[in-house]
Parts: sequence; structure tokens; C-alpha cells
Amino acid sequence: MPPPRPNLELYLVTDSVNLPPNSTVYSQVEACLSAKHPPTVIQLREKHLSTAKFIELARDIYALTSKHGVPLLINDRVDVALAVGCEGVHLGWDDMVDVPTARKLLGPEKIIGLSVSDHEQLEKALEMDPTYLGIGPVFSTPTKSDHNPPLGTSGVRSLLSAMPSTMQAVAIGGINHDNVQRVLFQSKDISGKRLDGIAVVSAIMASPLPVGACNLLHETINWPPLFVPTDYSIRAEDFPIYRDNIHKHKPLVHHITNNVVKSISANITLAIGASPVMSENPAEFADLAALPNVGCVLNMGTFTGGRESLELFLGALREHNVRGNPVIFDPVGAGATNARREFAQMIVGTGYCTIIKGNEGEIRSLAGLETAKMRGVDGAGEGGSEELAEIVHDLASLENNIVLMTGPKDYISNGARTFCLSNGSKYQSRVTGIGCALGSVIAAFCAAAPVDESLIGPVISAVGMYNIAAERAEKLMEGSDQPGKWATAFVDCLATMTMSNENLTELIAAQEV
Ligand code: 3NM
Ligand code: MG
Repeated sequence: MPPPRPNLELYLVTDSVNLPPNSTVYSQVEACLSAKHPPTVIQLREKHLSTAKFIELARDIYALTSKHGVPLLINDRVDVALAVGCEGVHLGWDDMVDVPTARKLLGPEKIIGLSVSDHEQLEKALEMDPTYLGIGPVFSTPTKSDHNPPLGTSGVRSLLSAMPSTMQAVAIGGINHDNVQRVLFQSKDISGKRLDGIAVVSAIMASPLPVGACNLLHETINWPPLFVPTDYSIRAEDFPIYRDNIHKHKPLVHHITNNVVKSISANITLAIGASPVMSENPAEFADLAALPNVGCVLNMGTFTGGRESLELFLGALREHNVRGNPVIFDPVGAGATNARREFAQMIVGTGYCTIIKGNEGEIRSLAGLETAKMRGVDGAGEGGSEELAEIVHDLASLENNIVLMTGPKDYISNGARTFCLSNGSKYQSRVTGIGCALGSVIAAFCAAAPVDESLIGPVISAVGMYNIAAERAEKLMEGSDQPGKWATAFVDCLATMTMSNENLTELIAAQEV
């Protein structure tokens, strides 16, 4: 008898506390089962019912679920599952019985799920051979008051990669139709191990329209996310088009950026033909994100720390993620202090950063690698070029996004292909804000690009154009050392840059690593 392999795609956990008016657990489950896309498995979770009442409710629900062929699991109570004869149980670590005992009581055909929230639990869980694991909480959730610290998608991924490929897993905690695509997409690990589904309580149980909630979740899970490229090809003949698209679409770049670089970022955004907006008012994030051709720059250079500043960044990230807008995250100084490293990791773990851009120290820090002790935020480079290309590639592949490491050479990867640009000017690191404002230019290129295309082309194009303008401005200095004058000349060069008269075909073709 092979062990059961339930379809865990949309896993509903019931809750009698946050029901909408005039509904019951029974009526919500009944409605869900009538949906075009009902939950694929249902767990009955009752923390306060007497055994007799629990069995009575479970029998009623089982009559519904068995009619629709949806497996019913009972939270914690093996005795209730036995009394009802349903498909299995879901256990936690403080529950009455452990997995081996439940297996003995229920027999080999029943489903036995187990919750895990860290590596220590995972290790113990794997010894007990449950049918599937419930990983959580992904996000902080009011539905379960005593939950463990949130894992973020990076925490889920880390647990997934420590599981054998045959072990089934769902994630739970704060998942809803806004974030489900991102949770599934980002939790995928480097070897391709992915979640078998997601579990929700309030996204369905607290909804006054549970049928719509089920169908919407099903569709969101099965549709390609807005931010996932469908095309990884890079055609150099598109480069002039990416540039022209900025004039054509006049993208808006929403910045939450640091106080030192606001003015130069705004001027450079304007110079290339895009519009900057520096908004740190959460009340307008949703409206800004809903505009056409919008990109977002999140730069933590002068973050103040604490809950409020984290909420500010996460609020913008959430709104732009929901719309599928490109978000470029600049983890300024991420390797310099613990507070910065933690802040950067919270952002990357809680939202989807389409592009992460940083210097060597910052990217190393985000990749969880040792960083040489950094003194300011302008982290010094030390790695060889092969090593740097590999770090950039691995981080992009892990995050399923694009990573750019700036420095004497710029490395760009989407986890599939990695490019290196060697052009640019020494002045780029001598005038403050020039590095940060590259983020604005990249955001503009990406926001103006066609929605379903890979953004690696626009990113390479933006960096290439930026470097060429920097070289041209340097030539105008005629050898004398004039960083101030260079900065002005650079903005002017950017304003007049077109890509068509640059031989970027050669630049790119020669530089794939
Ligand atoms: N278990 P919602 S979190 C039942 O971390 C449960 O194991 C969790 O509710 C865990 O979908 C959770 O409303 C509640 O956020 C999830
Ligand atoms: Mg439990």
C-alpha cells in the first residue's frame, strides 16, 4: 500500500472565530465545496469544542467533504478522526499524540500532517515520516495568537531545501491572494524544490464571499505571476527600443531613497526623460502603484530603523508587488552594521524585489557571505571577477530575480545568464549619489519595458547607457581632476544619450560570463 499523496494545492484550515456575520464553519465549508475550484483538502480546526460537539461537527462536515471527494483532516485530535473515519489528522508539537502513535492508531492509508517552524523541528519531523509538512508561519498573522516568529519566504525556502524531494509541504500564515504568487515563486529553492500548495484560514474563512475567495486563490496560484518573465532572450537590437520607450511612456519612478541623494536622483531621472516622485507617505502608495509604467526605488541609505521605517518600505513594496511593478532595492551599507543587514534581509524576505542592486559588500551581505569589515557605506571590493560573477548568479538564482553588483566592473545576472560590463568612469564613485541614481535609471528602463518581457535586457541597457555617459563626461574634463564639473557634464550627457549610435551589440555579446 503506497503512502497517501494528497493534492495540497489549496488547503483550507477552518476557524470559528473570525467568521463573517450570519455564517458558521459548516456554512462556509459548504459554500467552498460548491465553488468551481474548491479547496483540495480541508482541515477542521476547533480549539474550544467538547469532544462530543467536535465529533458531531466533524461528522457533518465529513458528510459534505466526502460527497465532493475532498479529504478531511482533523487538527490535533486523532480520537475525533477515528470516530468520524475521515482521511487523517494534522498534528503540532504539543498535541496529544505524536506522528508514530497516530500512524499506529490510524493505519498506513491515512494522511498525517505535521507543523514545522524551524530546522530543529524539521530534523525531528523527518525521522517520523509524516505524509506532509506544514511550514509556518510565513508572515505574522492575527489568526493564530501564539505563533512562532515569521519565517518570510527565505525561511520557507531554507526549510524546503533541507527536505527530501519526495516530502510534500504547504506553507501557512498570512497568505492571501495578494501574496500567494510571490510566496510560491520565492520559496522555490535552487534545486527546484517547491511548495505543494498553500494553506489559508482567514483568506477564505473570514470572507463574506468564500466561493469567490476559493476561485480567486485557485486562479492566482495557477496563473503566471506578473513579475515572472516569460522570455529570457536578450536582443541587442532591442536596446535602442528600451531607451526610446522612456521618451514614449514617460515612466514614473517612485523613490523612497536616502536624504543624501534625493536631489541628484530626481535630476538624473528627469534628464533621461522619466518623472521622479519622492513619496514617503503610505497613504498614496496604492494610488502611485496603480499608475501605468511605474517603477519603484527602495534605497535604505539613511533608514531610521525601527518598526515604522520598516513598515514604510514594506508598504511600498507590497503595493508595487500587487501591481507587478518593477522594484529595485538598494541595500545601502547592508554589510556595515547588524541593523542594516537585518533590515535588508527583512525587505528581501517579505516582498519581491525585482532587482537587487548593490556594491560587493552589500551583495555579499545579502547572499549571507562573509564581508570584509566595512567602514562607511561604500564597501570596498576584493573578490576576483569569477567569484563575483558567481555570487551575483547564485543570489539571483536563489531570489528568482535580477541581481546587479556595481563596482569597477558591473555584474548582472537573472540566475540563468550573467553579464559583465567593464565600461564606466572613475568619477562614478567620486561624486555622492551617482551610484544610487543608477537605481532610478534602471527603474525607469524597467517600468517603460513591455510587461511580459524579461527585465535583464532593460537592466543591462540602463547600466550600459549610464556607463557610456559617464565615459563621455570624463572625456570632456580633458584629463584635469574636476569631479564637480564632471557631475554636471554627466547629467547633460545622459539627457542627450541615445542607444542607437552605440554598438551595444558588441558590448553585450562580448561580455556574457
Ligand atoms: N498555523 P491565516 S499559522 C493555523 O504557523 C495556523 O503553524 C500556523 O491563518 C503555523 O491564513 C496559522 O488567517 C494561522 O493567516 C494562519
Ligand atoms: Mg496543533
